[in-house]
Amino acid sequence: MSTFTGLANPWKGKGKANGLESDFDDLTPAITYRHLHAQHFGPKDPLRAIALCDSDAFYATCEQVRLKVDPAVPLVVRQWDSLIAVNYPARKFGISRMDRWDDALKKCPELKIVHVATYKEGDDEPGYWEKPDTRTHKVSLDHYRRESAKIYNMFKEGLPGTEIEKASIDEAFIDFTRPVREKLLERFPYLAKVPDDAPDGLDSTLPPPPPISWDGLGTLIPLHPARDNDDAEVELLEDDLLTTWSDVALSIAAEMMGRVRADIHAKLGYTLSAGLARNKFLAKLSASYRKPNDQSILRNLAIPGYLRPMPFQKIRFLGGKLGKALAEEYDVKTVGDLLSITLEEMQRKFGEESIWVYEILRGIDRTDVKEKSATTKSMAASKNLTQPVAKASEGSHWIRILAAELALRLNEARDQTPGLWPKSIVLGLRQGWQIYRSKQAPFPFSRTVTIDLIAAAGDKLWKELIGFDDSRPLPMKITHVGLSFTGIASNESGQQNIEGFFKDSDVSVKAEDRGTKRKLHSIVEEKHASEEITECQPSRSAIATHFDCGRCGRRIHISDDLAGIGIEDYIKQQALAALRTEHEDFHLALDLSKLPEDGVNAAKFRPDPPQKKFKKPKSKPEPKPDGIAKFLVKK
Ligand code: TTP
Ligand code: CA
Ligand code: CA
Repeated sequence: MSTFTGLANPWKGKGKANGLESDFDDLTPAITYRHLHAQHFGPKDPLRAIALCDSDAFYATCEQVRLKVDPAVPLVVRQWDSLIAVNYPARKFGISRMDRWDDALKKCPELKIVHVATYKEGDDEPGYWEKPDTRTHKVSLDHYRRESAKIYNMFKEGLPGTEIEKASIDEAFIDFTRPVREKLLERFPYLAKVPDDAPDGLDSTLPPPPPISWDGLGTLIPLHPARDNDDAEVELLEDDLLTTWSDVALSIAAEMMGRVRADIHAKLGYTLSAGLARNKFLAKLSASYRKPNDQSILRNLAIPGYLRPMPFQKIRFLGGKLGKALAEEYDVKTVGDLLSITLEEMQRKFGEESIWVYEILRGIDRTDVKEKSATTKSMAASKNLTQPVAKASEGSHWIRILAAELALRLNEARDQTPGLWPKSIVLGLRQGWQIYRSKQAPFPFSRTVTIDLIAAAGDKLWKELIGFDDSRPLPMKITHVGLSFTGIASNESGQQNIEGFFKDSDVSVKAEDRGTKRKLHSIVEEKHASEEITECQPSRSAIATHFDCGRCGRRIHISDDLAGIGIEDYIKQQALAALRTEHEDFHLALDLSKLPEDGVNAAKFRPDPPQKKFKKPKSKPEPKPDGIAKFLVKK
């Protein structure tokens, strides 16, 4: 295959001088007719164009739109004494989410403060109350969820051919690769056919691309961030010379992204910020380059300049234990500092799978943009209690409030997909983060979803877990109550299938009653619950945080650090993908060890066969789990 790209990679030349040439060696891959005409676009596709689009000051804007307030008015959303969203005009007064509402008011006396809607017992719907009380009310995010769905639907309608993955309540990844490819061929028809004199047929590289006019497409993240303005013209000139087809792909994606952002603003009143780059990780990082209401484009050649100076602990999943360990181990701060650590070194210290971190630091991320299934499989309503439950009989109060939320959500979901029904209802009670008890029961089908029905089922579970006898001490200090539906499925063809529907759920319940299966199930429920907890949690999607290996039957979990609240789904996906790869490697290594000499040789590039991580200790205990696994795997 020809590797001629028609362009010099400026980082290659410069890299030689400072020894960095191998850090970013995939920025100008050869792009061939074969790439352009591929029917399936994998994560290695050099013409990939991915965006992350995030709503600006989301909850605050939801309230501004709902109340028809002038968008220039400083506005915050309050939850009890804290702020959960601050719009951009309010940020000008130095107000942030860290402020208490009364401190914020001191900074800006004309601040509009909206308390988030709450449910109170006896009400079917949440409302905006004068003085909601955390002891009797429960926060409702239903309005934000509905607005989020409207935005998502506009993405779906406005961006045919794209793949869209909701990443949290106010953001989504969009894979533009397919429609961009179509546009490329439409605009540059000469690319449709491999020229007769092309040296390598389909594997010939494409001719040099035309210059791109970036006007109106957003903010370009500069190739050389450190340069001052005098160099701007030089840079522009250089930009043209360095343009690649991958940049053209990004520019087309930026057109589409810009159009749908403008449509959403015009129709729904929300401004959004987007980042466009070759993968999800870089798209997400770029989305916050310029906010609000802008989109930033990270061309491949701008990746080193953007990543190197970045403090790596600012990168979401390197912000926790792993980032700290890296910082301490190497006494480093920026991504650039970490680039001098070789893959071998990193793998020796943090295990095979740290290739994931190694690649991320170099702007490589192979995760797919994956649409989630249309209907959520579970719904959870929960309440953190500032004052723990004092008496067993208080249970009904909270269960009723949670039941109202579940009833509303299930009814809303049924408007979209009639016949939706959960197989089970689960009550989960928590004491701090350590102790968790849950109980589940099948949830019999009923044509209508009422609060009474749900509350009765919840009360029954409470009775089994805690009882209603106020004269006896509570078996645990309850600081959190959660009620959820799981196994939500649709009985699409309507009433005639109800019987079959019942049969299914009976079978599965029976199976779960049997010993180990039941145990397994309660682990799953626990994971669901721990993923879907607090009221200020932006995402409620139940993304997998474990996988079951089809070969050895082991269940592998990502760490609680990553599985928990506030960690975005795609990060969980990345961690899970890393674990899966590692686990598959482990089987591969085992398989190879059973092969004759040749096969073993093929595996010898792995300096540290991972099987020891999974072997049971024999006589003497294993040293601590080495490697990154201890940061990723739940123990
Ligand atoms: P973010 O997208 O993190 O923030 P934002 O939309 O308010 O502001 P920005 O313009 O900087 O993106 O979160 C989306 C919504 O999720 C936010 O409006 C409120 C909610 N949220 C919480 O309730 N608690 C939190 O700690 C965070 C981070 C967000
Ligand atoms: Ca946002
Ligand atoms: Ca967000």
